[in-house]
Amino acid sequence: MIQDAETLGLLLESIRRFVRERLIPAEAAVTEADAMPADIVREMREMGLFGYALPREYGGLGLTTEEQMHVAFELCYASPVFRSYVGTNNGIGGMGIVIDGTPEQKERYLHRLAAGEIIGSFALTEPDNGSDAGGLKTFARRDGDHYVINGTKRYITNAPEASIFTLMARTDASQKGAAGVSAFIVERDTPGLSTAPPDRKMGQRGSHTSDVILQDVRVPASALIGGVEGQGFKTAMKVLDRARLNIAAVCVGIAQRMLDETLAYAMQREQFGQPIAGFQLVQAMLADSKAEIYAARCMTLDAARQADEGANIATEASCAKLFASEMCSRVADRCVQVHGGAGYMQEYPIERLYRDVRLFRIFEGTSQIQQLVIAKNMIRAARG
Ligand code: COS
Repeated sequence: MIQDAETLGLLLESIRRFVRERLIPAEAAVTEADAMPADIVREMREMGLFGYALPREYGGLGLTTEEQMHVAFELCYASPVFRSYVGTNNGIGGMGIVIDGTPEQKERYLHRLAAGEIIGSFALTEPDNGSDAGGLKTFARRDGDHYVINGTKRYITNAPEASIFTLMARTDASQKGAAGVSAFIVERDTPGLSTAPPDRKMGQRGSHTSDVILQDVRVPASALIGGVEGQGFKTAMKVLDRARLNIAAVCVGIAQRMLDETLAYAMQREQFGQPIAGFQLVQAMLADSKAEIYAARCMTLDAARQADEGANIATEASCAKLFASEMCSRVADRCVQVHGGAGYMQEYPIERLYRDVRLFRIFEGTSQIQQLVIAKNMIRAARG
């Protein structure tokens, strides 16, 4: 749903300009330094990008799901690390509070998340539990008016920068699966919480992940999201439904960038006496990429519209994430191929983007998990 086409158009135009004038020129330096420049963070704050998906009453831009997709298409025309920096506040680090938080929790955190004064992070994955999220072992023991949390979280995006964590922990030891899991908001400066040094990754330099270690971390009972035990897995899944759709939009944006870079290269690179764009085998790679990006874009917008109408889009979000992330890898591979030897060199952005986008088939649910979710939901629907 588009609330006001003119206002959205102005926002998208300002993001498009910001991406081309500020973000793309900064990509190489961000990769080199593995850090986000302070002036870019400040500008993203001023543009409201830390809270574009958060409700207006808490200082966010209050965009609908469909509008958020358009923002992601534009923003992710630059390296995905910029979106990643603002993405947790709008997505996995803030949405649990928006969807299931108590009024007090919303009041306490959402204003600051929307303003970009603090970074929110989402801590679900553990050393022994990735795809099997319901089997997580981090334990929160009730102690009077508090919980005492022990465990380790792994590969947590923006953990080194985060001020708060939406953190899933088991509160009922007798329940081995999803039913015993609760969600908490844990503040970074709580004694016993520490983060490990940032992980060394294949790509996405400038966006950081790390372990989060909890040793007898004492949080008040008011930190329990929604104030109800045993709902944390469902909160996490609801957050992931939205996050998966967001990743589909991210894939569309960056795939379009890779294809545009590649088309420009193919039109100026000459072999056998003519630009390689004139060769039909190159054209096939360009055309397949164009068609697949278009398909992913349509899927993403359709699922977003359904979400705005209040539908349960768990299946559609998984379909979009599955297709778009696989599409993005295929496009990246073809783009390297069209670049030939140059595609393997760091001189051209395609080498870096190829490594960056490999993550999309893995995080926020692997392609195989998306397949399981889709098939499980199909079977459930068929049973009625
Ligand atoms: N929205 C709301 N509730 C949901 C839900 C959703 N999208 N998906 C599942 N649930 C509910 C189920 O309805 C069920 O509730 P009841 O027991 O009351 O019926 C409960 O959650 C457990 O669901 P299920 O039995 O399907 O859970 P499983 O343990 O089988 O796990 C998968 C399902 C594998 C799909 C889940 O663990 C998963 O998504 N894993 C991947 C995790 C992931 O994406 N990690 C990425 C890192 S975080 S960035």
